[in-house]
Amino acid sequence: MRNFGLAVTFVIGATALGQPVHVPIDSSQSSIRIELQTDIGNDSDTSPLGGSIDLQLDNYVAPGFLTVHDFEINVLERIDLEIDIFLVGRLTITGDSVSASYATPGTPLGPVALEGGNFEVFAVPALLTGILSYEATGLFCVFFDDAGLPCEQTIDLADAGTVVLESLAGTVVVGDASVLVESSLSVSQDVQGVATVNADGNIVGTAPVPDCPADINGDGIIDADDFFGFLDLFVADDDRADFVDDDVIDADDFFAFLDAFVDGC
Ligand SMILES: [Ca+2]
Ligand SMILES: [Ca+2]
Repeated sequence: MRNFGLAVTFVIGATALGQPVHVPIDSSQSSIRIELQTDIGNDSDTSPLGGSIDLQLDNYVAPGFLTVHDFEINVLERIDLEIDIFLVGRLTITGDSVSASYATPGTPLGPVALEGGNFEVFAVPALLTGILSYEATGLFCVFFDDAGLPCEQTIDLADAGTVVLESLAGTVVVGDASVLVESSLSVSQDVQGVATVNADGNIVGTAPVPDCPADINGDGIIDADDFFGFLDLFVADDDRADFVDDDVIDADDFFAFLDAFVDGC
């Protein structure tokens, strides 16, 4: 029973968070719509979104807190916007390989409280990449000139360095075996009084609930409740204590559980 005493010491010292979960963004359900508005015309384009979000819940049965560890959101298709008005002028804007990723992976964002499954983390440092370019002719060029901007420009978004997103918000739903994350974003940017660019996007991703064999009560964390829960099952000769799955509940199962318990989630 030497291991028993060792395990109890471990239990008292550690009440772990649940395991982080890597949630791939489902590009068939995730998209962004970008709209260009000017006084003399509008255009819009859409693209699917891809990437992933790494998050961690305090437990996977009734989560109360969420921590974001990493994210990467990719605009999968080129964005093409064009307002072409015969004799007046033409404005084209393109965005190529645009993405946003967490600028400081390894530094947790949160934990923040989940209220009705909703979360919001503020002041999110992000790195943008991709190439944004525009070209204005005719009256559009006059507008840009008046605003002190060149009529043609190519901007490498990475040159901006780290930008701070106001917030990252969404909803998390934990089902029987999966974690569902939904997030929407809405940004409106004025371009020197010449144009307004509106972006509206939504992101959906699912991932399996982290596997955790020693999590006897299924709350996503390993703690004393699991240890004593296993002991109860073991003493009661319950099938669920058959860790070495041979239909016999014996010392092998006890030590297999201890190994899984020490390994954690
Ligand atoms: Ca547990
Ligand atoms: Ca067994």
